[in-house]
Amino acid sequence: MPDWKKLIAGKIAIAKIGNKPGKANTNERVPAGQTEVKNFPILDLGILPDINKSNWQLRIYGLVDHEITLDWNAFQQLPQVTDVSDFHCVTRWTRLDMDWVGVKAQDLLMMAGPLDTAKFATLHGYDGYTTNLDIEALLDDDVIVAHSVLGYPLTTVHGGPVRMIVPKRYAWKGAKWLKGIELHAEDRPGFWEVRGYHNYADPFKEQRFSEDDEL
Ligand SMILES: Nc1nc2c(c(=O)[nH]1)N[C@H]1C(S)=C(S)[C@@H](COP(=O)(O)O)O[C@H]1N2
Ligand SMILES: [Mo]
Repeated sequence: MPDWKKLIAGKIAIAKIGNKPGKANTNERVPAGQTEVKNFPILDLGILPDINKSNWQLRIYGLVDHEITLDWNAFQQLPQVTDVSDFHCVTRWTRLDMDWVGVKAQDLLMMAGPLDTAKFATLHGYDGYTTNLDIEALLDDDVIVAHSVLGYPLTTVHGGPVRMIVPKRYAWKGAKWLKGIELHAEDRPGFWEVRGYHNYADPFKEQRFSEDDEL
């Protein structure tokens, strides 16, 4: 197990370096305070779950008309799309033009039939990670439950077999090793959100920490 206190304090410290409205970037696709990278760093809690295509399942549950559980084969049979988007990590790196392949989150939600009372979601990872989103964010056209990027199946360290991608929010809103999408009436802050990360997390508004709202 990782040393949680140290890991969390370290990550927050890194993300806070120069925690003030950043300088404008020359490339308008790179948000203020971010630097473009060409590599693909790995950021997570340090727990690699033992999940692969044969034991992976995705459950959509909570305030839905009918709960669904998909295995790898069922997931592959759903309509597949490619969505090219930019990836912004709160620790200040941005990678442009990531060509995620997978199933639109909106298609999955529609299969389960969200109830009118469903306003928020928790994304659950197999490592125990959680993150929260409002349901509108999840229904956005560019939100992908992804199995491949840059021409290859997702590696385990990047969340394979399947992870979530929410391009309009900082990358922590995209749960790796996606296990479940749970819908609720009320907002339930996730792993980083209860530790001070911003609830909404728009990179173009530099919503890194909830305290940024007061800056
Ligand atoms: N299940 C899970 N998903 C996660 C995390 C995690 O620890 N566990 N870390 C988040 C954070 S903080 C970031 S920045 C991105 C990093 O994705 P990457 O490692 O593919 O770059 O994954 C997000 N999704
Ligand atoms: Mo992150």
